[in-house]
Amino acid sequence: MSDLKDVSKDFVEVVKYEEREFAPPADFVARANMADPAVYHRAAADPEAFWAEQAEHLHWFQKWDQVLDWSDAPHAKWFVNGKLNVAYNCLDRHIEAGKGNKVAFYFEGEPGDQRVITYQELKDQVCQLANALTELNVVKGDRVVIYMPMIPELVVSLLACARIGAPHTVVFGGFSADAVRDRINDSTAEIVITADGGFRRGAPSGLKVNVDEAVKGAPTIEKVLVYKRTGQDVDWVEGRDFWWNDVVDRQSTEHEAEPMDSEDLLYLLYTSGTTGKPKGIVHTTGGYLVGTTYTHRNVFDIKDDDVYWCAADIGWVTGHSYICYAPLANGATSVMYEGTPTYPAPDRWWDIIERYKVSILYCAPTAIRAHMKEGHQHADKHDLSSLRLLGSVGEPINPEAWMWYHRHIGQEHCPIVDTWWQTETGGIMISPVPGLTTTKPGSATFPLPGIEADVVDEQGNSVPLGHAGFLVIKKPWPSMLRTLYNDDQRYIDTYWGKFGNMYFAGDGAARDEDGYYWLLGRVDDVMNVSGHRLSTAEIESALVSHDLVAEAAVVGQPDELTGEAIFAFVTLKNRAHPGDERDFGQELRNHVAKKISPIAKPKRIMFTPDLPKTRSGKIMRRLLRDIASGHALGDTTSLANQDVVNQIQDATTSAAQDE
Ligand code: 7RM
Repeated sequence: MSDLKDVSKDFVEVVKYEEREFAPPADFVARANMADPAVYHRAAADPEAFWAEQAEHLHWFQKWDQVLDWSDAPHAKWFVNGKLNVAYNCLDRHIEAGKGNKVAFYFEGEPGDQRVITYQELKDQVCQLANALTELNVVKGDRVVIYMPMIPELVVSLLACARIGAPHTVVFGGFSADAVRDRINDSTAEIVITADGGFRRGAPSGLKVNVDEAVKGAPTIEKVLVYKRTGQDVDWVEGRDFWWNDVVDRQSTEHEAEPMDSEDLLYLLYTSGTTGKPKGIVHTTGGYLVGTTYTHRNVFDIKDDDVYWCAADIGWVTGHSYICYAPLANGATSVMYEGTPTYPAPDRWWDIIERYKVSILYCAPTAIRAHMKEGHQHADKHDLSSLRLLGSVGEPINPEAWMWYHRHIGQEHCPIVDTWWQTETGGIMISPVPGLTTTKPGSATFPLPGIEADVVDEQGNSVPLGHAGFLVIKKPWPSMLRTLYNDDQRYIDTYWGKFGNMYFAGDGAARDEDGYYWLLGRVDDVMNVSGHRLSTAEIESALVSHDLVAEAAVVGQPDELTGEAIFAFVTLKNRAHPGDERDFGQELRNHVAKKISPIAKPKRIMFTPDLPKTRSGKIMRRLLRDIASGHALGDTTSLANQDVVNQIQDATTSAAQDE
């Protein structure tokens, strides 16, 4: 982390032209769940009392006897000795309260198939799968890998695991066989839940085939449970593979939810860090559910009659927290959609909003920019008047996209909540409260009540308003990660090593003269491409694993559509004969897709005879980053090989002119 990115120049760029402000509409304020600004002060004055109050919204089999134990910092225990079950909170208690017939999900598959699933129906399916998993010898504490398309059975799988106390680890359906294998091996899971395939842009894409490939290098796996989604042909290993229909459908719909300790593991979710090895983020039970339900209730102002749609994928934390756990625990009605935003036509999303009368939409800036590129005429064709609130997540939303979202989708009357958070934070941390906060396009505004954040310099001192620095969180919060799976030292070093007693998020931020937070992107070697977190090191090691590649350096380059684009500088081995550069570039891209995922493919690859290095041999990524973004080069005095920089710079400029 010696190569932290300087974000201060970005800050000046963003805020200098942004003077618009949007106060919450009066009719929204009148009905808002959180409407008294005193809540900020009240939460800051006594955070533990505040979080205990939020915890009262859940059902506890046994109440906690201490809100927070921080004596072993940075290892937190929340709601100590409390007992609860997450699936019970998401299902049973609503049914017991007479809401069994309320719709939990309106599901729409990409081919257009629709299913309406009530809370009672969802609970029945979850209980059946819980019984099936028990029959397959899964017991409390066993890790379960889940690799599925965005279908209701994915939610059923998460909840069934939570019901029996078997931590899940979901692998995004767009990841490769190698990624599945690595996650199985790190979590030493014995079972994978998957499907034959899913639908993507009109065609079935295979999942089971990747699991077959992954399991060849994952000796702990004993069972594979397969849901039939597409009906495509699959290979079958007798005794290892089980069809969902054969095993789950015949089970009883009765199942007693396992009381879990507040600090029992709920799930692991792997995410990119600054090295090639993904980190297994550990989330536990009580605090996670308290934090996610609190934020969902107040940031989305959720009401009994809302139709809420989070258009993320459950493969990412946004889907875990805000498609599955929080909306269900809050008893909400959601839309769930399997496919691509613009399939079969650019108005697919707007059509869904009109038909289901969606009132709250939560999505990523990259999706907004993709729709913006298609044009607002597609939205104009539809009645979007059911919408009352819009959300954004995953990366900074540029003011232009914010304004487009506000005008063409929100029709100028919906507040926008730009929500900053991370896989590690479990839930939203910095965001407007829609009935309280005056928004500015491009700013996530303020830390939520109960969250204490700051922007600090290298020494950890708070920087004055109007300046940029590192974003930190100064007090523990209930949905925080507890550690990294099997790597507690890396947890301590990565998040607490830089400032000691403050959580270092890895993001740059600034506050303007009014104290508004402006997020400025990662300061470490993590990129954000279309809201997907990718580490430069992970892609570099995929590139270097190709026979002909000697060395690679990967940096992010600003991109209009995807936020950042992947730019790879590649040096080939001495006697390598790659043939045509264009063809070989394509071969390398496919190689990365196979190793990680198609989303990790470099947009641009530049072959260079050498990479800029310090005298001690470290690649100077900062320099490559500046070249790739067309910035003036900073200090180059520590360079050992000045020539190569000139060569690369010349090649980049002429390549840019060619495009
Ligand atoms: C929820 C999620 C986390 C990283 C984070 C930031 C960036 C997320 C925003 C944002 C600016 C936002 N989890 N990020 N939300 N940057 N404004 N509203 O995305 O673990 O996958 O990524 O995403 O850099 O550190 S994540």
